[in-house]
This record gives sequence, C-alpha cells and structure tokens, in this order.
Amino acid sequence: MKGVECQNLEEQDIFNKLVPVLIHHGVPICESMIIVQYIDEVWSSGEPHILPADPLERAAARFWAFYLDDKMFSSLNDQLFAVTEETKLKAAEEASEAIEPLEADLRRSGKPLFGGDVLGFVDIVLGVFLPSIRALERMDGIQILNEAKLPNLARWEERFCSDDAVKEAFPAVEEVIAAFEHIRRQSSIE
Ligand SMILES: N[C@@H](CCC(=O)N[C@@H](CS)C(=O)NCC(=O)O)C(=O)O
Repeated sequence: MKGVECQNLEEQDIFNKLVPVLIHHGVPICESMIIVQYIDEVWSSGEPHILPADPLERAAARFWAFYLDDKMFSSLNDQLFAVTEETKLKAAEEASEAIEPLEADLRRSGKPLFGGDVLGFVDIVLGVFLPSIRALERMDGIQILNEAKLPNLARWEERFCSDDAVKEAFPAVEEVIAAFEHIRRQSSIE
C-alpha cells in the first residue's frame, strides 16, 4: 500500500503538527478543509456529495470555504487571545464583517442551506465556527452574528443546528465556554 512508508509520523517534519489530522492507510492528511474534501472523494459514493457536482458551483463553494477559513478563524482566534476590551471588540467586529457577504449569497439562492437542501461544504465550514461564535458572544457580551441584521443566516443557523448529524457532533455552548476560559487563563499566566 502506498502509504506504509509514512507511518512514522514523527519523521514527517513537513506536517504542521496541528489538529485535526486524518490518518488514512497510514498517511497523515492535514488541514481541515483538505480533510473534508478528501472524505467527500473517498467516502461519499451513493450519498449526496459535500461539494457540488457542477465545476462552477464547486469553485464558488471552495472560494467561500477558503474565505471563511481565512477570515473567521483568525478573527475568532484574535478575540479569544485578545487582552484588552478594545482588541476583543475589534476582533469581534472583523468576524462579524467577514460573515456579512454570506447573507447575500443565501438570499440570492433562496435555499435554506449553502448546499441547497442538504448540508454542503460551505455549511460545514461556516457551521463549525458557530459554537465558538456563540461562546465568545456570551463571554465578551459582543454580538458577532446579529439575527436582526442577517435574517437569512439566522434561519440558516436554525436549519443547520437541527440537522441530526450536527446535533450529534456539536458541543454544548457551555462546554466551549469552559474550554475557552481555560485557554484564556493559561495564556494569561504564560
Ligand atoms: N488551518 C488549520 C488550522 C489548524 C489549527 O490551528 N489547529 C489548532 C487547534 S484549532 C492547533 O492544533 N493548535 C495546537 C498548537 O498550535 O500547538 C486547519 O484548518 O486544519
């Protein structure tokens, strides 16, 4: 099998030593978005695919997914590690601004989810930020995803969170808050 020579992960210095890592046939696959696309290619036969079949729709889904991964991850991370109220607010505003273009995309499509009627790539990428968004909102008292301003996204969140696969996988917001408070405590004493 092609992957056996990669089984000693300690020797694979080119990998970034971050989680998540998917190990398949002894080969480490890094970067969450690459992992999701790999899962779609390897395990989705017979199921609705995570990425759209149409190349243009596929390119658009990849664009939004990479956009979100770039903008949301760094803003939420900045907010989590921010030490002053001012920097927390600035990071929360950046996260909030980063979500806004997605509202227009949903409105244009008229569909409940970015994947149409089933969860797709953009739903997964945006959706995984929800527990962190809701936790930081409660911890810092700053709204990031404003339902009144973003009604299509508010409906999307409801639909997304009611999906059985999401309900099974998502942590309670209290658990995320506890983990984030722990991270903040640790980073303040380092
Ligand atoms: N772009 C990477 C980001 C991975 C990442 O930053 N993982 C963090 C946890 S969210 C990590 O492993 N941190 C451990 C460390 O920095 O030592 C991905 O999407 O997989």
